[in-house]
Amino acid sequence: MPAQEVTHRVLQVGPLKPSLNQTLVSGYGAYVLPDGAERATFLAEHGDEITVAVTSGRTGVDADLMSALPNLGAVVNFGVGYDTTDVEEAAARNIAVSNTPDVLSDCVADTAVGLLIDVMRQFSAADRYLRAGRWVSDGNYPLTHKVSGARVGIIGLGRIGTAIATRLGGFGCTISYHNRREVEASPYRYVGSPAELAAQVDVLIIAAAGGAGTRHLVDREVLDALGPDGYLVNIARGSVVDERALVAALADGRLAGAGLDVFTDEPDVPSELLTMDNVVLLPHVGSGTVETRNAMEELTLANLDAFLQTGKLVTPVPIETATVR
Ligand code: 8YV
Repeated sequence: MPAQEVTHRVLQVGPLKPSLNQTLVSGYGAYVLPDGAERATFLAEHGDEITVAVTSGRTGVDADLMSALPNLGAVVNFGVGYDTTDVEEAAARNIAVSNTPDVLSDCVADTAVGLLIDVMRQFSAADRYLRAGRWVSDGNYPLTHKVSGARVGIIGLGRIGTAIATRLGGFGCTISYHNRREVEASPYRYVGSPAELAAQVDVLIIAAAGGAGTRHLVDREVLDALGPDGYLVNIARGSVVDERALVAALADGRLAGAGLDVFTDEPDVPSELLTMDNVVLLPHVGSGTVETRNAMEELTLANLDAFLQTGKLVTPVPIETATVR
């Protein structure tokens, strides 16, 4: 008997880039998962038709949704981070998961370097100073700190961490790193724990994946090891840092400053941070350029097409979870 042909049905889970949403709906006949009270009715009616979910790192597919989609074969994720999708449950249910690695590494690394320069040189704060007329009324802006030659520690020497290290090599920075395991043949110095790394550097940059395995990896102990002259930059996931401990360290002057593109409860940002001039805050824009988001969209569609045609994904995520990006 010939193998039974699978009839695919695509479901969009959560908001996506408008052009991707349009392509999914008009080109693939995708359903869009409704919110609120309509969701349960939709799932009862259509849940068993769905074979592929397309989502983003901001929404993901959790275990409850997987159980409402009994024929789901793949979760295609727009974004490199997939911590909002329950990958262990997916593996148990034989659901493949893909992400969009590599294509965004340059822009996210650029963002890390931008935040590092901004927080150490206080460009955003100096811009506010000028606009408020304080150059005229109060005189020259106070001196800041030198970026070139700084000692930088990177938590997570994956694709993005490595792209950050390469850029900072051009600034003459000394790079050391902490990773789940030492990276073979890396030119950078491996340090065995986040706290030890923090104690040895001027700036700690977080480039590790989010998820249960890295939750609060940067806690009060690590922040205190970084100390009152140290800076923190986070372009990874808010969950990697104990945000309450970070706010307290900044408020008490136990940390020199922070450059943050990610937060625990996005889009909410702790109100204490909004008034601190030694903190640079970005609304999770690390990969947010026209070029990179287009490349992410293309890779998302390449994964979707491959799954629909062959049952395989182009860039499946490793089964092992909480890896470094
Ligand atoms: C995106 C990101 O903003 O790729 C990631 O993991 O955090 C960003 O590139 C986000 O995933 C888009 O949903």
